[in-house]
This record gives sequence, structure tokens and C-alpha cells, in this order.
Amino acid sequence: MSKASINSQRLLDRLRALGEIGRLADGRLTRLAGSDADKAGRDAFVSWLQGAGLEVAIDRIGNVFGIWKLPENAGERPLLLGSHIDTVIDAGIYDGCYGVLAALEVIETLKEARYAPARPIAVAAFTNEEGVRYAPDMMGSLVHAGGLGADEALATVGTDGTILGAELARIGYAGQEEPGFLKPHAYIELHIEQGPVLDRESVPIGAVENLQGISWQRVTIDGHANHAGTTPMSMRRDAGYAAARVIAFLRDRARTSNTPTVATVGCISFEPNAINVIPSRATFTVDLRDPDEQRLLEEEDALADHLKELAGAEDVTISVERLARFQPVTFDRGIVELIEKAARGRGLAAKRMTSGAGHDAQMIARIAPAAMIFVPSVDGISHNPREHTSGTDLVAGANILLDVVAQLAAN
Ligand code: HGY
Ligand code: MN
Ligand code: MN
Repeated sequence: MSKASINSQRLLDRLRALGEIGRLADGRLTRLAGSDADKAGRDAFVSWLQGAGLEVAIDRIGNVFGIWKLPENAGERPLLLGSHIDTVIDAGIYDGCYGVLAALEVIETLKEARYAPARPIAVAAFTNEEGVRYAPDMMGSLVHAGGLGADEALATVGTDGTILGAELARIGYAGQEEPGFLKPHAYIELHIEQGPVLDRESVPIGAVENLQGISWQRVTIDGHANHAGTTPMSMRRDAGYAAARVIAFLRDRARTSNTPTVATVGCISFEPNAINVIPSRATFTVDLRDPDEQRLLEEEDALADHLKELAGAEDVTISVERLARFQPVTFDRGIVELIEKAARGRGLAAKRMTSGAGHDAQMIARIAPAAMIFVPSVDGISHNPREHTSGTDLVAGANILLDVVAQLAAN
């Protein structure tokens, strides 16, 4: 197929339009899985799929698929593209949405160019990639890949006490298809890098060859509520102080190590949460990541040892709940080389890299050859309304996706 190019205006207009859906009264963009905002985003995506003449299919975990199938290729395994359109809290407009809308754009461009793929091409918007309201993250693609039962996932209790299955039914996205009904021939995900590498090195394309391991835990520390004024320091069983010790331990350990390990405490709450009461309970989350499984295990062990010591030293009780645990993933070498070849074909520099963020591709890689294409994030900012990628880079990445798809769907 000659060097077609995507309709950049259509892609950028849709990105901006989707980026306006789910803004709270204060203007912050928040489309958490199963929320009314998520429904509004899904409805917009489904209307674009229908407008493109694609078959729309929704599975029981709410994954939305747009499928371009021809009579002559309907019996073949589809080439699957996609990402997610749920967001974190106070999000940017590109994380996930860019990959889903660029995938749709590629399909529409190929249809308009009268390209006749040897196999169906499908785009997926996977449910609950962010895992902010319901853990674990990448949940919809994990269920699709058979890594988590649909019923178990649907029964997940959210941070707000809601049940995922009930929320999906409420917003009209508890689909009929059995998860995994679509068996991909291969999977490609286009995504913003969300880190500083490509932007710092002025490289427009990342050929992602692997993705780091992820460990999510919730830690609960129980101490003893007491009067902030009358209780001598030596008599305190202060859950708040103990939590602070853990946060400092994690940061200092990751900061001083010469490995790529990263550690984050993103959520914390105290009980009874009163200015003049020593906290009786502290609950917080720990996000540990490393590209090397052995090192990630060592970090988890180091945290467990620290918690044991701290419980004794501060006379508190500490319990830990596992929220997510995914091993590092290596992507398909052949597809990574196709991405590099496509970049060369358009005169674009490409860099092989590791993904620091989790993505649906790491789940679909369990059932099909998969790889990712990155484009730069300005100043490496993401999960933040200042997340930005230039129009030029967005269009370049979508054209690389177009070329790789045309290659992979040719036979
Ligand atoms: O957590 C992640 O890396 C992804 O944004 N869900
Ligand atoms: Mn994402
Ligand atoms: Mn994200």
C-alpha cells in the first residue's frame, strides 16, 4: 500500500472532543471506570465507531470493540489495536485516548483508501485500565487475556464502596460477549510515553520492547487514638508517624539505589483524622515497579522486613493487602522491528525503550504477539492536566501505527 497518511484534523478534533468529556465543575478531567463520565466517553467512542461503519461488540467486563470485517477475511484472526479511555483523577487528555482514537483513525484511513486487509482489524477500548477506582489496573485487558475471571472482576469493590459489575450495568456497558471472544492475531498499542526520555532526546518515535513489573499493595497500620496534648511522646502508638516512616523508607531506598526501581505512595488516609487526636489508623497504597522481576521481589521483601521492624519499634499492628502484581513483559521482537522500519520509512528517528507505565499491551501480550509505539510527552509529564504531546508528534505516531497495521494485516 502506498504511503497513505491519516486524517490528522479528524484525529486531533476527536482527541480534543473526548478530552472535554467528563470534566467536573472545577474543570478537572476525571473519567473513572464505571462512572457517568466514563459512560459519556464510551458513548462518544461508540458513536464514532458506528459512524465509521464498524461492528460494535461489548463484552461482559465492558471492553468495547469496533471491528472492520470483510466477507473475504472474516474467518481470520483479527489484528487488534487499542488502549483505554478511562482516566486518572485530574487527568490529561492523551493517556489511553490517543491510542484508541489513533487506532480508529487508522482503520478509517485504510477503509477510505480501499485497502483490503487479509484479516479483520479491530480497535478496543479496554475497561478500567487505570485501576484508580477498582484495582487492579489494566483490568479489562487482563480479563480479556484470561488472567482474571470476569465474575471475580465484576465483583470488585471500589474505593467508594461501589461494585464494578453494578456500575457497568448502570451505565449500560455490561455487554453480552464472553471476555476473550476476540482472539487477536497480534496487538499494537500506540501511547504517549508519559516519561521524559523521547522529549529530552528529541526522538519522535519509541519502539517499546519491554514493560516493567508492577506491585500494588494497601498497607493498614493500627495504633492507638489518644489526646494530642496530654499524651507524652514516649507513650504514643502513633499510626500516622509509622506511616510517615514507611513513606520515607520507600523513597530513600529507591532514591539511593542505582537501579531503575521506583516507589510511590499515592493515597493515604488517617482515622479519626482530627487535628488533636493521635491517629489510631493509617491506610495507604504502595506502588513499586522495576523492569527486573528479581529486583522487584527484593524490593517487596525489603518493605515487608521494614514493616515488621516498625511494628515492634512503634508498638503498632500492620497488615498488607495485595492489590495488583504483574511481572515484567517483553514485547514481540518482530513487531518492534516493524515499528523501527516504519519510522525509517517516514524519515523519523526511533528509539528502543522500556515502558515505565503499565499498559493493556502487557496483558494482551499473554495471548498474542504484542508491542507498543510511543510518542514524546512534553517535559515527561503525565497523569496531570499539563500532559501534552505536539500535534506533529501525535500525527507522526498515528502514521507509524498506520504503516505497521498495513504490514501486519497484509497477510
Ligand atoms: O499504573 C499505570 O502505570 C497505568 O497508568 N495504569
Ligand atoms: Mn494509559
Ligand atoms: Mn495512565
